[in-house]
Amino acid sequence: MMRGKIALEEHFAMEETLGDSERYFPPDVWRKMHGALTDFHQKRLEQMDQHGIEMMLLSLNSPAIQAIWDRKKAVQIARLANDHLAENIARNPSRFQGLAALPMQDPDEAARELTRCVQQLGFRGALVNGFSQVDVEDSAVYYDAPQYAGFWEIAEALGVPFYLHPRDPLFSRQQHYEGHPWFVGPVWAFAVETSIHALRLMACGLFDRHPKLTMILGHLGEGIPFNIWRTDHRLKKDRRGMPAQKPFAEYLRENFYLTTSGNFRTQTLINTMLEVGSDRILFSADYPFEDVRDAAEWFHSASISETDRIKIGRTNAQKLFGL
Ligand code: GRE
Ligand code: ZN
Repeated sequence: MMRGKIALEEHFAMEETLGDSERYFPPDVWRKMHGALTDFHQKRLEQMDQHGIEMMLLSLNSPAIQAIWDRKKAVQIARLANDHLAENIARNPSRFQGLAALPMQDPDEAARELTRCVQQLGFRGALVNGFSQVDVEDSAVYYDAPQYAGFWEIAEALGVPFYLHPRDPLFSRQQHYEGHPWFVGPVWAFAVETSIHALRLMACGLFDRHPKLTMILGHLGEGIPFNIWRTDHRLKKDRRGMPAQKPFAEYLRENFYLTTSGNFRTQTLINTMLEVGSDRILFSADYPFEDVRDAAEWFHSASISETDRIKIGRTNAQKLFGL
């Protein structure tokens, strides 16, 4: 077994956000999940020790802050969550580090909170759960919108990665899942929702304006590596006025890192390695929504080189986060 792994899509919840995860689980599973989400120092550490994970970068559950359409409340709960995380990290900083929750409802406040988290709390980046509901419940604001220009400037200047994590589309916008509720959440909808958001960021020219901006996607890239060639191939024939200056595959290789969270499949990993290279892939589990055991046992036996296993399991994350 490879010891010393670093995992970075690993979640916690607090009272104020716990309910957001309940809908994804049958009641008997939820009872265990509930405890695992709020625990830092018991079962979580046990699982890490058992499966060779030296460090977890922790983040709030989903959608949490992004679903709080009252801006002031979003700002307040984000601060509360980040302070709670910082207190728990302080109890065991060699095993836990943090990614900030951000009130993207208010771009200036989001930039301020990211700066506070990085400079005062020592967090290593941010993890944001997709689009934000802003001011009214039935709204979905994506971060290619012009009001985020200043936020991205500050994120790039701080030099820390922004993890774009899944959430579901709003119920009022789930027409394509009607009659098929089994497809929402991690089964299918998370990947659709998150991949289109990432593609929007690429398309709007964000990475032409901010070439040093670093994003992370989980689940081996939410399907993007498998389809990126076709996307570029068709856009070459007809750009349709899209602002982006480079092929998307280039942004994927130069501005994105991808993690193995919840996608423990060698065939898929190898496809991703062939698109972006092993320097851009990072081990993660997606605890407690996924078992650390499933992630680790798969990763240890995956038929890749030991050089790549060490990079993906540990050294890429050390370099990216300055650990
Ligand atoms: C996740 O955070 O990735 C997640 C959820 C809920 C269910 C499954 C899952 O938030 O992977
Ligand atoms: Zn997750």
